Amino acid sequence: NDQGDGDTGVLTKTRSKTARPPLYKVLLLNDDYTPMEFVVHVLERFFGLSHQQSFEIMLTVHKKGVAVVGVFSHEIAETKVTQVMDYARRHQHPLQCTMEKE
Ligand code: NFA
Repeated sequence: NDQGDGDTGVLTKTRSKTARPPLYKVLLLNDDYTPMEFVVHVLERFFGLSHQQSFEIMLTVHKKGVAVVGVFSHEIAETKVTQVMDYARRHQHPLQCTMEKE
């Protein structure tokens, strides 16, 4: 696992296994003002979820305060968060969407 670097005596760590990139949970947060139907629409539109799945996740957020909408690579998660936040702002709803490392 430790590889010499020629004659310098410097040891370089190598890995025999391939590391998987970290995954990120995209979270949706409850608030008192965003209409339930808007949240359902957002989940269908940006996460490709069925109406039934979207309704269930919306209700979980409404009741528990937060739910995981999906798990993605860093770039895809960032894109989802930006899309949801921009869309909510455009429609003047305070809906919040965030991401966190799994
Ligand atoms: N709590 C909101 C309402 O009662 C609905 C909501 C659900 C908002 C999920 C944000 C996220 N209108």
